[in-house]
Amino acid sequence: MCLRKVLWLVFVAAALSGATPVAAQPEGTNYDESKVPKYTLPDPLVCADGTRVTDAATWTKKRRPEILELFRREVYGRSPGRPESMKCVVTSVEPDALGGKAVRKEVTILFAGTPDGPFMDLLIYLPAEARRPVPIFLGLNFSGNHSIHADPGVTLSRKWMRARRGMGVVHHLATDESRGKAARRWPVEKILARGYALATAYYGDIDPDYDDGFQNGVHPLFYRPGQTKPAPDEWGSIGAWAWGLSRALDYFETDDDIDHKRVAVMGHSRLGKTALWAGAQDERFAIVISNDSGCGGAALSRRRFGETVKRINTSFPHWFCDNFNKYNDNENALPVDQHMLIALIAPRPVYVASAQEDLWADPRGEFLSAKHADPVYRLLGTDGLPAKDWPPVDHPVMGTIGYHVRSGKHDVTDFDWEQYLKFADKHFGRK
Ligand code: GTR
Repeated sequence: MCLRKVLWLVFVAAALSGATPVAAQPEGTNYDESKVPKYTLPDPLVCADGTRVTDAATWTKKRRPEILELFRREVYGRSPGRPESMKCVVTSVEPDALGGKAVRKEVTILFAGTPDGPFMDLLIYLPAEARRPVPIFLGLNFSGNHSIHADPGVTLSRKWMRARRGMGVVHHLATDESRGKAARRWPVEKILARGYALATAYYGDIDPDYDDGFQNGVHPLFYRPGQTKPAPDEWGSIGAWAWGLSRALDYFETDDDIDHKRVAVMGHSRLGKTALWAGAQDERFAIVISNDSGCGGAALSRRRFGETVKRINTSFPHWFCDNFNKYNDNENALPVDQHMLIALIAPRPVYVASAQEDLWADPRGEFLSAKHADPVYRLLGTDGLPAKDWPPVDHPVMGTIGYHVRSGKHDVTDFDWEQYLKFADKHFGRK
């Protein structure tokens, strides 16, 4: 494929995803495999003091905490825990939703325990027929809960929204036009028919996705007296979104309809980075799914293929912690790479999905992360990733690590969901 066509495809993919293609496609972006620099990855199984990890206990007690600390300090920033005053309020239950196929619940999570503080609205669909408690998929959405299905009973978000073409957003607010606009990416009926529940929340409820110096969203709730922004090793927006996913899980633990031991956390693109970071930190997530998460997600930073650390820190200065800027054009100095993020999820099942035309996200680099996490999965007694080489397009592989590169662009498709459902069936012991 000629370079112009590749650039055009990437441009279209970025435009459709709501990204800023002009800022995101700077000159000098490398899409040529032969120009990937030589690099040496840090070994997940060698401790900071040089000790080799040869047993599960050393991994769990020594090496895993070391790696987690490095990601906290240098990449995503440290996050607080659950606020003591947090309250969950069930605001509606519709036992006869989606033509009788679902029970629909809406739950407001008041992070500070009061309605005038920051809050997140959780939308939950439970399969009407299934035996309780039900396993559940959890994912943040880009455009409000009302966007994932045309169901008129879903509360319309009143929060700030990014202006995305064709989403019915006016002056950064959703309108009735916005209902169901993202339904293509959320096959609700299919998920329910397979016996799973689905929960989603709008990521902007946790932190609106623009750089405002962390004055809105949940960050100020945790400032020490006199603090006005996170310290260089404290959470950015990805850290906050991941924190929000853990707060949803806190709620699941209180809801008898939901099997909180069988929660699959899933996310696309920036929210795929978020799902990985949530799953890496919070071991209550039973399955972690990354859809086209790219740079700062599943893709290896050292490859500098497509989006780079410098580019992402420049386009989105609020996503990572300030310390991550040290690695702009300096990836080899990183004490970690993204295969170690996947290793933090071990031995829990993780699925990494790429798209063939999504070169900006470095599909091959996403596969290589999964592959280099495999030794940790094997050390912990699982079958790891059942592929040594990059699998052909549209040929998923599923061990405890799952992977596919599907044909097409940066997106979430029915093909992707079909694999996630299969993967969940396999690991949740369902036929
Ligand atoms: C792009 C960004 C990617 C990815 C994507 C998205 O602009 O460069 O890292 O996160 O946005 O989230 O859609």
